[in-house]
Amino acid sequence: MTGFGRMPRKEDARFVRGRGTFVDDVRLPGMLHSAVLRSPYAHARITSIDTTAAEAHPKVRAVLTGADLEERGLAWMPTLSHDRQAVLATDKVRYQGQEVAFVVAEDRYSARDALALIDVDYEPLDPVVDARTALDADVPVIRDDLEGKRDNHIFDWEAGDASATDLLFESADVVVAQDMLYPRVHPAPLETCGVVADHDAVTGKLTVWATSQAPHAHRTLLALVTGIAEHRIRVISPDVGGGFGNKVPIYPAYVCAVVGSMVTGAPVKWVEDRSENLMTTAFARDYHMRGELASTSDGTMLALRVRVLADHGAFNCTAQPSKYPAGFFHVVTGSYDLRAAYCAVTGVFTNKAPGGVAYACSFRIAEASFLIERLVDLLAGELGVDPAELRFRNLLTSEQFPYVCATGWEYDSGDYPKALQLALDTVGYTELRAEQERRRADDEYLGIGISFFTEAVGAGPRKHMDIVGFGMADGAELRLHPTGKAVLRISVQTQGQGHETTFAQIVAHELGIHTDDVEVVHGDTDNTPFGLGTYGSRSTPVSGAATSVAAQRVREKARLIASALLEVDPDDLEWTPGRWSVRGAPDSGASLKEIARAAHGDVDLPDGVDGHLDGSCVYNPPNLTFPYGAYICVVEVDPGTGQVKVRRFVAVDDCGVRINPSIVEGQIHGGLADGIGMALMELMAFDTDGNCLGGSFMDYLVPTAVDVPPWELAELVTPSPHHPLGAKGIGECATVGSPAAVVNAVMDALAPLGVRHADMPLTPAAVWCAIQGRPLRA
Ligand code: MCN
Ligand code: CUM
Repeated sequence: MTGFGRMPRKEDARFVRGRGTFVDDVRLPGMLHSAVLRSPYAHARITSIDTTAAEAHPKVRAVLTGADLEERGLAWMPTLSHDRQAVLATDKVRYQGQEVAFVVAEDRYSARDALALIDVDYEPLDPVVDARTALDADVPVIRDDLEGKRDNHIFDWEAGDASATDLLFESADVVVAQDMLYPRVHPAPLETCGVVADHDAVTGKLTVWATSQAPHAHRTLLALVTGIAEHRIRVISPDVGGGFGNKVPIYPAYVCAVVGSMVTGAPVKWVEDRSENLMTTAFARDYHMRGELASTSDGTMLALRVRVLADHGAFNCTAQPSKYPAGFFHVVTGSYDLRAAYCAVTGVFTNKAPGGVAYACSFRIAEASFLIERLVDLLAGELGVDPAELRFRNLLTSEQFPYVCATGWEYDSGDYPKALQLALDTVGYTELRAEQERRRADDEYLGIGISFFTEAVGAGPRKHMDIVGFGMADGAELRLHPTGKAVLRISVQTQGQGHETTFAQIVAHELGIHTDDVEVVHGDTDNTPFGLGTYGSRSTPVSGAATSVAAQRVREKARLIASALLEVDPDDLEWTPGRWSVRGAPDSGASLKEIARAAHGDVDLPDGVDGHLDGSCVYNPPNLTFPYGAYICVVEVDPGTGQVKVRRFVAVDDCGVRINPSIVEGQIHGGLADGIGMALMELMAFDTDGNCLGGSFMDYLVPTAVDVPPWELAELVTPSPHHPLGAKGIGECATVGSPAAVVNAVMDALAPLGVRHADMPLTPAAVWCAIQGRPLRA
């Protein structure tokens, strides 16, 4: 393959043979193992910790508590959202599963065994579990560690024009309103999180192998947290078995492993188990939303008003790179030409695990997109208009791009009506509606749900985005070695997205060489240029662009070297893939391989060309890219059991130019499965004491192959006008766009039974209760 198109993933050669190297495969001489003692309570004061017995265990090499870390100034660490998080609890525990002590031992079993020897006295406190009560006057203050803090309030944030919105609501013929919960879910990557920390007391060098989506960001943050100089820290993110946002943050045990290595003088491995991953690492969503949509009687949507209560758990450590506490939630106007919009989000602390984004979220666009798509369906029901027809009346048209939405974001490109029409044609909408009509007569409940979403990915312009003040530009460095083989070094880190393939394809496309001749190096801060990593589907929009520009620079440098080699003016040279040749004399020319050789040879290089064939770029994205899609889900609901069967799912996506259509489709398949999971089964639940009820895959259900239909995909290609390849991101599109299609389908099926709305997940119990008109949890 010498460019864009379908090709098998290069990395799969090792994965299908079981030859990947994940953090848990890292084994260093003398390496120790560790385990974390976690709080059994959601909220409790720690009155004493006795580690004597654990320290006496013959295989234990160190036991760390909050007090030990306090001596090093490391009991607390700063979060990415201007808060601080306990590394090991000193005063109180604030969620079930919070880190209380850290044991380093000669093997993993001994480390675990020793946890049982640590004696902690807790004085239980009332927990705050329901975010809707978090701001009540009489509830306990969770964050009394913050000076002067007397409530559980984190932030108030708003966007849009409140008075213009109110005016439109006053003059509107129709208003629909709905409270809806986007429940707490978890990204649940196949590989849990972990590190191996190796501090060399002689050189002062700290090497950390980590399950990291953002090795450079982690190095900078580790430097800021630990005080170790940044150039003495090397973060290596080897193969990563899925991230989905879960591997963006730095978790307390990473810091403990570093300290453990300093204390013992040996490398320390920490790898969490499944329950630890589910109960304590970055969750997603947990947005209590109220949306109102105003419209004329003929279905022209006018304005949107949104109020959100955001449950951020015990510490505000939402890992998201925007300057806004609610991420990109203001893209809540979705794909429609609204005259005004206003949204207000209030964040609160609760006694639950911290986090807040993650799970292919695009930083709250998942919540925003779900809200508007549910409201559009509710409006269609209110007006008695077909939901597809209502969308056609309000979708942006291709002439409107670039389009500035009511909250100020500039959408780059698209052809929305065409995408919706393609989805309707693919699914056979008219026939399906006729079938639905027929089957309703027989008391059979077929539902057809539409979702049209606009995504905003590729963080991002510095004006709006940074991580603790560091702008979001990423570097790419490309070098053609003397024999013409290429090595590309990038800052982003694949967790399964296939960068080793698609980034080789970008180089191959720009240079006309074979993908086999391009090696992609990533995931090692000592060997790659700085950049902020993979999340927000930013790798293609940002690092893909950097790679493209770096390759173009190599091509231009090759032209100058070829001009010396061929003794012609550079302007007389003409590019055909892989070769510069003399205009009008195509036989006279030089291949890139010959040029690479010459760059290392004795040719007299032109002034300003310093030899070697290389090029680099630091790409500062001018804007986000705005992929979008039209999804249609067809379900059958059994009203007797509440069981939902997803019969069909049609997805039309437009992510601009596709580098590797197979990989793009794989990303969409995964995201659609996520959407079915969140819509129908995934829920991180808590009881009234704050006990986490989702701590295993027995309780936290994720979809498997039997829960999903064969996907039916179709595509449009509207290039991004500001991306050098015309590509937009795709990694989170389907996760963001699909839940609303599933929920809309179930509600559509149940409309004859008078059901208007039910919150996710639409488990059989939830659906049955909705049909009976009963609350789910009486
Ligand atoms: N691609 C392409 N053409 C395009 C756009 C993308 O060929 N027009 C390719 C890319 O080159 C890349 C893949 O599709 O190989 C995804 O690209 P992109 O949209 O740039 O997203 P990222 O690579 O930045 O991946 C991040 C995104 C996020 S934020 C989450 S969350 C998520 C997702 O990817 N996590 C994943 N998909 C995942 N897929 C797997 N297997 N594992 C995860 O953890
Ligand atoms: Cu929001 S999950 Mo992804 O951005 O790593």
